[in-house]
Amino acid sequence: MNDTITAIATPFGSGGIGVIRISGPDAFSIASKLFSKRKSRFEISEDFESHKVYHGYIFDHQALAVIDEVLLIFMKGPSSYTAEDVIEIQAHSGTYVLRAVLEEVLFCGARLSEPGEFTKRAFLNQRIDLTQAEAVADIIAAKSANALKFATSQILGTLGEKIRELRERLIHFLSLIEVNIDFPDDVTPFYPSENEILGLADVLEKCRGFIKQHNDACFLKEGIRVTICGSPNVGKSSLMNRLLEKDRSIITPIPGTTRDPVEEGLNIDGIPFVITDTAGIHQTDDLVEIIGIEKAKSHITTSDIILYMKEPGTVFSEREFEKIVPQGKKVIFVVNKIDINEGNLPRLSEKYQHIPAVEISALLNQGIRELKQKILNISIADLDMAKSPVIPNLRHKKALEQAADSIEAALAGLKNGQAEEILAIDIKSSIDSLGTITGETASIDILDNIFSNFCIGK
Ligand SMILES: Nc1nc2c(ncn2[C@@H]2O[C@H](COP(=O)(O)OP(=O)(O)O)[C@@H](O)[C@H]2O)c(=O)[nH]1
Ligand SMILES: [Mg+2]
Repeated sequence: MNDTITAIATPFGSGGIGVIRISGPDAFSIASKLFSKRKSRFEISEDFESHKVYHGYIFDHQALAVIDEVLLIFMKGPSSYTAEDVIEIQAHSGTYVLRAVLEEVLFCGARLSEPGEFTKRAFLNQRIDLTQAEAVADIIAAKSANALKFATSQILGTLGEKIRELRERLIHFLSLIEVNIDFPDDVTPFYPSENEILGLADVLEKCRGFIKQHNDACFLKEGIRVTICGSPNVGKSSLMNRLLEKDRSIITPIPGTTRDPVEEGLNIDGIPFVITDTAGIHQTDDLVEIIGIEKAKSHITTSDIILYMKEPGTVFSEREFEKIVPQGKKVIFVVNKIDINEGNLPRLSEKYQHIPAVEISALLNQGIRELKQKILNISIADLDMAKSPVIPNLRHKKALEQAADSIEAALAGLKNGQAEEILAIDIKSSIDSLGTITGETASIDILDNIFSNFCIGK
């Protein structure tokens, strides 16, 4: 962290402006070797004030030619993104011009940054905790309004605060045990009060609550998986294309047209879905179709929601339904081709009356809005996102699970009169697990893994 890093912080390609970032102890001196307020000849300026914007020109390092007309911002640490001295040069955005400026910055002594290195420095300089650093990546990756909402709440440090609070309660509990270990002559064994045990159980409860929130909400980030299934030719591919509002799947009157599952993202009211169109399930000797049907079945198993399709002239059979749709799956019964309805639409049996049903015509684009609304309702029905905007990610969830396991072991140990030393180990391990979330105890591996997923310049 003693050197000065630089990178192009904006996407490659042509655009209005492109930003080059420099961070580190030499940021300011490097910039002053290149930046001149005068255009006609290079003139070093040293009277920069922090957090002001300066207009001027970037010269090549021999101070002979102007490379670009720019705005320059100097942010004195610690009031900057990395908490170090930071320079941002706003140049014109073109692949060539930005590279030319970058090369000059490198020539003057900066080093090209690694992915996520700016954010990593902000973390290592303790300006943000690890959950906030991760939120930066999540904000960039957000593909829906909800994903963005959760990421921005995380960047405010809400999750970090809650985890730190739990961790401090564990540290307090550990200190109660350790006082006893440290004075072994004192023969009184460790007896936490009823209240202290309840407190520990409460920390466990809170960890579990976070894990549940992750499980409930992870699909809001990755997309809720919806699989369209049914017999050949019911109009699965036609429905897929209607939902996506584009021709994604091939449609023909020939049964068995769709073989490989076709997958595509779809956003309904800010919630991301991944829709899969599958091969029609039926008895066949066609080898390729058989493989397609196997794939369809595996998609159905891993899917969050099934659209079970039927067409006029067929009947709903409980046996067939139960063979295709695993018990307990969220299902919507979709009757397609109502435009050729001759009063013979398939109906749900008595036993399955509770399943939401919708009648559509994929051909005439009828009932599609209603179906989308049903998909939305069924996906968010048992979610209570209003309670907490804080959603732990998969890494957090794993750490929370480890912490919960250790607390559980400690609680069991307390019941069985476990030796204090063992209790202390369990509590310590839960403290460490929670510490990996905010970064207090995160290993180099964890840090490298997190920051390597960032883009360069962030
Ligand atoms: N009349 C009518 N025909 C449809 C409708 N939806 C699909 N089809 C036709 O049914 C045939 C099979 O459609 P396709 O989407 O390929 O079915 P899949 O095998 O289930 O994927 C094609 O000829 C479609 O044009 C509909 O709503 N009404
Ligand atoms: Mg098809």
